[in-house]
Amino acid sequence: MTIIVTGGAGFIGSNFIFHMLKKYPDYRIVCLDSLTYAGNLSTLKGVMENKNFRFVKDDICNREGVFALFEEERPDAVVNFAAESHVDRSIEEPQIFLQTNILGTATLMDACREYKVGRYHQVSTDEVYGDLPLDRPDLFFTETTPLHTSSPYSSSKASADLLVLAYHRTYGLPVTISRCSNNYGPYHFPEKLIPLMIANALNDKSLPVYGKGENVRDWLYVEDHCKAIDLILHKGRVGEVYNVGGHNEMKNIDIVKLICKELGKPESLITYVVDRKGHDLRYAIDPTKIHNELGWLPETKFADGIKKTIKWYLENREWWQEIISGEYKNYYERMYKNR
Ligand code: NAD
Ligand code: TDX
Repeated sequence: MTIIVTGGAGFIGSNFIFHMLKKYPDYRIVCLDSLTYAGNLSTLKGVMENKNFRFVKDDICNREGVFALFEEERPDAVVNFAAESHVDRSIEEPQIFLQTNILGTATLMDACREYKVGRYHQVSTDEVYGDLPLDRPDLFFTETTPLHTSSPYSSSKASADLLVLAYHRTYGLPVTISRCSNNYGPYHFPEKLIPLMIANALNDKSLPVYGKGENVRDWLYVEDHCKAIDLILHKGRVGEVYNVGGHNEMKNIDIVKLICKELGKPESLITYVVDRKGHDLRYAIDPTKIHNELGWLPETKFADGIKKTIKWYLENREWWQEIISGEYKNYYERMYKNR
């Protein structure tokens, strides 16, 4: 079995590649990634020498390159992680989100049609459902919750999802979609809440909490997401959407305080800054479908996962220090100075 994994030099894609190469020693995994600011080849150094692994640097929007790769590899399946993934960047500069997240998805699916690929899996997000109110803890996103997006990022992901379902209905392309809640774990790019707070706290820098820090996210350890995608790929029903989440809702401020506590840093580092525009209040996934149909359950409890994650950032300082010492500095200035 040959699987093309796009966006595999990023956070979740790389963790998925590690999971697949370990679990299926006879599978061939081809990673297609254009190495944007969020892609990092050093993340993949542990698998570069693996004879079942190949890395290809290219853009999923490059039709010629994508078709040539499919011609050469004749993949059995494609798992698409490649995306612009940061909400704050999408608010600053939406265009590239439309390009990669929508047109890139269409290009990959066109290649799947041409080469009769057995499965196209789209890695989507719970953000396509918009948000839930903070005072209705009884409400959750199910697969039939209407799409109702808030940011250019989530709108681009929702557009891609609609396109994926349209390719299934119109062309019979064998697709599946997973919509997962917020992931955390190793190799998470330090622009996102948890790694940003860990890196800043370790450098005794202020911890910028948007608004009052009351917004709620439903956190899932990245390995549990990878296992869910693996299950959907092998056992999921074609044409179906599966929500993935671990019923682990937390307020941002509680996460930041927990990180301070784990690292022995004072809460006085916390600074409340101007809120994100259009900031979604609460995400909460109902994972009943994937549990009932495929037997998936999250295995890592947040209390253990966050400890493992912090330990990883302590033991892999060079990985994130190299990132935050480069172009990231300009991003941080732009995003947080005078906020
Ligand atoms: P990431 O930003 O860490 O990684 C994205 C990867 O895609 C990078 O390696 C980047 O180089 C690559 N890429 C970007 N544009 C490309 C292009 N045009 N061609 C080829 N490669 C390109 O993202 P992530 O957090 O690992 O998210 C992966 C996927 O999972 C995304 O589709 C995202 O929407 C989805 N998702 C993320 C989360 C989360 O909490 N991080 C939750 C649910 C869903
Ligand atoms: O500096 C910060 N301060 C802060 O208060 C940052 C970076 C974030 N936040 C808040 C905003 C959110 O309420 O923390 C929460 C989490 O923010 P992000 O890490 O940016 O994630 P989020 O916007 O929830 O989106 C993530 O989950 C869904 C991923 O980035 C998406 O790719 C995924 O689809």
